[in-house]
Amino acid sequence: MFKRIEDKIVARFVNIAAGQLGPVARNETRTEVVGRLMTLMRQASCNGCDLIVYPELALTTFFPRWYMDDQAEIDAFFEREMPGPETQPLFDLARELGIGFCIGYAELTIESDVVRRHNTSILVDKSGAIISKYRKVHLPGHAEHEPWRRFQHLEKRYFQPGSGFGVVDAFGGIVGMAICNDRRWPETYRVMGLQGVEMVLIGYNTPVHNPPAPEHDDLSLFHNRLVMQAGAYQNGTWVVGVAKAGLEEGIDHIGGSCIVAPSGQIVAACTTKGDEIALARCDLDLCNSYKRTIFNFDIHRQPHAYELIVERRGRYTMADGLPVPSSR
Ligand code: CDV
Repeated sequence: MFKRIEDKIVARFVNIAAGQLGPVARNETRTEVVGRLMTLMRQASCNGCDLIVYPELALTTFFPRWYMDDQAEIDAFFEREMPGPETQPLFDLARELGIGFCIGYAELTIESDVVRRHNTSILVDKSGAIISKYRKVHLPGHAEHEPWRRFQHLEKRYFQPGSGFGVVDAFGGIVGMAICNDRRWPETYRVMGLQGVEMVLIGYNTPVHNPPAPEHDDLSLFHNRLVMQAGAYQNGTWVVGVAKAGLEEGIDHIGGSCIVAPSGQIVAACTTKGDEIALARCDLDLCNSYKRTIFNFDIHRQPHAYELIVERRGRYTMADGLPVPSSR
């Protein structure tokens, strides 16, 4: 589809690469990982890409799998500046090649002596400038050591939740970001859908094994696709989901990086669990076909019927650590 602007016909195509990473070892340096990211960026550029999307916490191993109480040890996984000395070459290459990127990392900020730690992703334009930042809202897992698990998932210990899902005008469209567990929640896509989002960029680290519910393990790849395909279709948006995949520090992670069209169809997918790009030429005007018809929010949504969604967190509220029926 085309848009007519001042007698010119301008297509709103964005060439996107899902830049999947294989495992990152605990002893791998930032410089080594950035080298791998740069290789993927060069491949994406050779294929005419405008944008490459990398995984969640792409610069290090997925450290929330370990219980740590030495703050210096924990903080070694965090970035205090972006770009910093080790990540600057990625920004320089983006500018040189004229390609944007989206990447996840652990962010440590200090403002007025207050230290905050977030699971963050940024969007960088073709000039190498950061144009948007997102901090993960839905932090999964737990905050205390749970020795019964084969491995921990301590995101609730190491990060504070972010505060919302913004969008930005970029790459000729409206772009939003989400991180890993966010992709399982319909609210993530809908809040961005209500802002007209046309591309949702999502990095993830998803172990095949889920300790609290091992009965779901065989379905982990199915659920990965299910949520992103539903989010895309129900909001008339492209979704780009990118894994850190494979056997990382003894824990097997799903791959399954893919690019989903507003129809809900997967149009490109990685086939390995290693460093790999999957490519798609994304027509942003395809979003309109859904946003103006079956999912025309202005005509069809009924917010008066949805009040519980913002009033209530769950079916139960927590009191003294025990679930109790909500008052409503
Ligand atoms: N990094 C994540 O957010 N992982 C979660 C796991 C814990 C299930 C996910 O939703 O994939």
